[in-house]
Amino acid sequence: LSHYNFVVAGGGSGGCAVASNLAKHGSVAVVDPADSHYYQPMWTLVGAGIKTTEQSRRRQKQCIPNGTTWLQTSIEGFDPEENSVSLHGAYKDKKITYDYLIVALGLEIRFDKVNGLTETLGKNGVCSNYGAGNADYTWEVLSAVKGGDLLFTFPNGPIKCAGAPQKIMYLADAHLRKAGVRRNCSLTYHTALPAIFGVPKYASVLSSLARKKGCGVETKSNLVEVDGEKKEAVFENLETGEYSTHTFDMLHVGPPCAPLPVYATSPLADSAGWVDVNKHTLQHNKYENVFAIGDCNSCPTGKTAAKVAAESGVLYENIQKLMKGEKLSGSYNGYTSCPLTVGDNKLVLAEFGYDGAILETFPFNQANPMWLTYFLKKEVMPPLYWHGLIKGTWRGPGVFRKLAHLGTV
Ligand code: FAD
Ligand code: UQ1
Repeated sequence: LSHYNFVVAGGGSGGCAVASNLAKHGSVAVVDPADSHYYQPMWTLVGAGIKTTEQSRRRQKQCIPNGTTWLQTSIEGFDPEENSVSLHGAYKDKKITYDYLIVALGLEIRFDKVNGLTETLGKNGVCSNYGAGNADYTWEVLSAVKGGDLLFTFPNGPIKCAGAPQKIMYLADAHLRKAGVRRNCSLTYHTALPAIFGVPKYASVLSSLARKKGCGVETKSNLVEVDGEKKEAVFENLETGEYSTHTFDMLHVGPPCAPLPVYATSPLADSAGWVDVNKHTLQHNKYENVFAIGDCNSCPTGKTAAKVAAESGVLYENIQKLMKGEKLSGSYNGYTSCPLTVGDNKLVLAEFGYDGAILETFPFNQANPMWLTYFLKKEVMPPLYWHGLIKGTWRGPGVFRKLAHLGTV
């Protein structure tokens, strides 16, 4: 039975960020079976033919922080009463124990929750930017469109990067204009939500942008079934309960997402299945030596890499306090960000926290589509991710926000 001071479950965005920092404080095991590590935010640009999947990928070997031990296998269970996790049966250690556990397992994409979708995804014009490699087919379909109906969907329930399902619509619109075929196409965004975006400030800008671009928006409209061969999608109106069938030439699916069973069925989960943490300290509500970061935790805010960056600083501060037996001082404000590509090399940079608090970094109104913020997304964020976020040194733009607003925001 091997023992580590810190076990980090998952070596994605959050796992690498936290493990990098903890390596200075004791033995760290990072458990993750994946060979590749992806910068997922790039997949929106991959779907629009602006970047490639290969540009979003690094070998996991290069990402796992120095000074930590990579256990390349999957976690199969948590026993927080015993301070142990169990590893995949074929692995040499069946179980490892820890002083502190950090859960950073991300979430699960559930294409199977839409009837018929799994069978037809990647064929028949049915695509999604979600999932490694999937965005290649989005671009394959989009670049071949000469006309017809393009549908973009947002699921009924949680999803990581809640902006991604509509970003690709604006990029598609821009591409079709450039290709000279936009007038032959109709574009419609079907969202299960009652509004185009969760934060009113950005929702009003996005609504008028969609209108200006001639993109339809159907709210409370939830994709429930796809027939790839017939090129038909069935939507349920969540208000009236009525079903309607729409034909499509391209269907981009924002998939339902869910907690992974490995933590959802463990003692770490809350009633919805997420790892049950205090939304400010990121410490588990029951097991004080357990923390969680990223998509897997119960913090009621948008699940993004930007959230991971902000959380990583708070988590690191608090775990050091806990080790010293001091009161946890780090407090996460729910910071998350959604860089919404709106076409024409411009971007709406939504940044907000708990209860819709606006937490914009720059001293100008980021709801205005701007070239500067698009440049940040396309050119600055990827190196910031690879050289800052997963190294544990980029802890979000909070410091810059405070400077730019002289401490008022
Ligand atoms: P992940 O980075 O997904 O890592 C989870 C890790 O856990 C993986 O490495 C996996 O292999 C591992 N794992 C899974 N199961 C097990 C197991 N049983 N045992 C061990 N390891 C396991 N965010 C932004 O900030 N801005 C954006 O513009 C943006 N756009 C996005 C666009 C798309 C299309 C997508 C899909 C995401 C986007 N995101 C964006 C979201 C962002 O990528 C995620 O929120 C972020 O990567 C979450 O980090 P994480 O560490 O929680 O999970
Ligand atoms: C961010 O910090 C981050 O993590 C690297 C992202 O993930 C890709 C983002 O999309 C955004 C917008 C931020 C926030 C950073 C700044 C400079 C506003």
